Amino acid sequence: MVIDVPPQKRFPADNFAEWNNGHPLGLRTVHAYVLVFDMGNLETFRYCRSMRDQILDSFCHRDFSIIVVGNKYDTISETQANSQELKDISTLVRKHWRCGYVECSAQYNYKIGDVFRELMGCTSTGSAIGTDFSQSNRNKGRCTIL
Ligand SMILES: Nc1nc2c(ncn2[C@@H]2O[C@H](COP(=O)(O)OP(=O)(O)OP(=O)(O)O)[C@@H](O)[C@H]2O)c(=O)[nH]1
Ligand SMILES: [Mg+2]
Repeated sequence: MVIDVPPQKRFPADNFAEWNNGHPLGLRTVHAYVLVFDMGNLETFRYCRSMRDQILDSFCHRDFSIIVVGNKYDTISETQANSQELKDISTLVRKHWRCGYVECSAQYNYKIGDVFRELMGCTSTGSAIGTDFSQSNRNKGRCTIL
């Protein structure tokens, strides 16, 4: 089951915090966290960083995965896409955090399949991966079958 939750001010630090907030979302009993930021507003990556820190601080086990997703790829220019800031984010997430990292566009169904492949722990392969943005754009509105 995949659940989409509204922005959380804080990740529940323990089970008591989870069940005491009036609207328990089950945030502490998941297999994976997908932290999404807006590639057109890199400030939003801070939230992902903060959530990751809070998640890791709140568990003494590591029986879950964290995947970071840069969404709204369609809103950025080629220059922005190749910017040092984005490279730094990618390196931080992949090399230092050792987490999956995908840049996608939910609006254009661009690399959304990769997000789910990362979730399943699969290496990205297959035709959808090789498609560039313009080709993916033609598939707008279609559902990606995994
Ligand atoms: N251009 C572009 N816009 C997008 C993309 N994904 C989402 N949006 C737009 O961004 C806005 C916010 O999308 P939401 O899905 O509501 O984002 P959210 O972060 O889940 O927001 P809340 O659930 O309201 O907290 C909407 O206007 C979407 O159409 C994308 O890949 N590209
Ligand atoms: Mg939402």
